Formats: sequence, C-alpha cells, structure tokens
Amino acid sequence: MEENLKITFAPDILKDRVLCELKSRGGEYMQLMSYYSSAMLEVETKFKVLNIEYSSRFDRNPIETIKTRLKSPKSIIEKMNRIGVPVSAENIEHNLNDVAGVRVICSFVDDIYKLADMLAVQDDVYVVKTKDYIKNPKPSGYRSLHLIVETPIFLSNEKRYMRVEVQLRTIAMDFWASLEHKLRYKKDIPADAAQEIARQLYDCAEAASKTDQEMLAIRRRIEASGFKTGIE
Ligand code: 0O2
Repeated sequence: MEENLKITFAPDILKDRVLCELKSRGGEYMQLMSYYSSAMLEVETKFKVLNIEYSSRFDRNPIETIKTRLKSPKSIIEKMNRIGVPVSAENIEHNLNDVAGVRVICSFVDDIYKLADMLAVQDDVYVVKTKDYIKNPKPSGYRSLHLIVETPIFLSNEKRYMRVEVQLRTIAMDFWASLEHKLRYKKDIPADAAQEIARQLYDCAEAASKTDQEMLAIRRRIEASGFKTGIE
C-alpha cells in the first residue's frame, strides 16, 4: 500500500501538490477510481433496467434522467482533510461513501420509494445507510432520498465490493438543489442578505414540495378515473 500523504491544513498550493502526487503515483489511486467508475456503471444499469421493466408493467417511465459523477480529486482531498484522515487510496475507500455518485431524477415522489425498494431487494445490493431528506428535509429545505449501497464489480481475477451513493429526487427537488447549489457559491453576498436569501430559498423548496404533492395527486386522480398516464 502506498505511503499516506499527510495534510494537516489545506491551502490551495498544498492541495495541488497532494493532487499531483496522487495522480503521478497513478497506480493505486487511478485503479481505485476505475473501480468506482465500474460500480457507478453497474448501479446506473440497474436503474435503467428497472425503468424499462417498470414502463412495461405500468405503462410509464418513473425515471426522467440518471446522472453519474466521480468525486473530483480536489473534493476528495477537501473531505479527507475535513474528517482529519491522511489521503491514501486505502483511506479514501474506507472513509468516503460518496466517491461514486448516481443521481436518479424521478417523475413523482412515490416513484422514488418504489425504485429504492426495487434496488434494495436485489441480491447483489447491500444498503449500508439510508438518509431520507424527503421525510426529514434539511434546514436549508433540501430534499432527496440518499442511499449508500455496496455492490460487487467483477474484475479479471477478483470480485470486489464497492460503495456508491445514490441520490433519488423528483424533477422539482433537483431543480431546487441545482439552483441552490449555484447560488450558495456566490461568495460576495453580505451576511444580513444571506439570511434573508436562505429564507427565500427555503420557501422555494416548500413551494416545490407542494407542487410535487399536487402533481402526484393529479396523477392518482387520472389513474383512478381509468385513464393511463404517460405512455411512452
Ligand atoms: P456533491 O458534489 O453534490 O457530491 P456522509 O459522510 O456522506 O454520510 P454528508 O457528506 O454530510 O455525510 O452527506 P449528506 O448530507 O447526506 O449528503 C451530501 C450531499 O447531498 C451533497 O454532496 C449534495 O449533493 C447534497 N446536499 C446535501 N445538503 C444539500 C443542500 O442543502 N443543498 C444542496 N444543493 N445539496 C445538498 P456534496 O458533498 O456537497 O457535493
């Protein structure tokens, strides 16, 4: 195992050095990232399969979009710093749950829970942790269902279990989270205005949630009347 890269503080120049070292040592770090990419692909495929099967059973697609992302080296270093663990391939794998991320954007709120259940019952998926920010939104107003899952990837000479963070949310939740994320990085907002803006953003999250509930009620009403919805 490669020697740990110890960072006790993180000015940008130091982060850049650690980043260069991680990349130049190549080997283990790049290999680990390729494992995460493979695990991400496995989980993405599982959702694509569920979407196809669901649409043939219920005549509609529960998934609007699937996005995948591998955490950047910079974000990995920042998070390792935050939790006070030296940066090494081994420590990254043992301490971070969200290096591989799959975001599933659903049509309706009930689709989120159905898809999460359908994934959880698969015999090669182990749900390590669930955080339900839909039933318990964050103080910011953020809503999503987060699952940390472990799933195997099959390599030439081994079967290796990897962790993937799955975020399931509706289009409305995604719309809010994407814009809030962008606005949060506008650093020149004075503190007093920031508080008011946070409150406005919270109100927008509440409005988006109300819209989600109404859209679900409308779909159920149409279904109850015997019409099919969203045949694709
Ligand atoms: P990125 O680039 O989006 O991934 P953990 O140690 O992972 O269990 P952590 O890191 O507190 O604990 O995880 P949490 O709070 O369950 O989820 C973190 C991720 O959720 C964030 O990832 C965001 O993607 C999303 N998120 C959480 N709260 C908010 C929020 O208030 N607004 C928005 N827009 N997104 C949020 P990262 O690491 O920030 O980055």
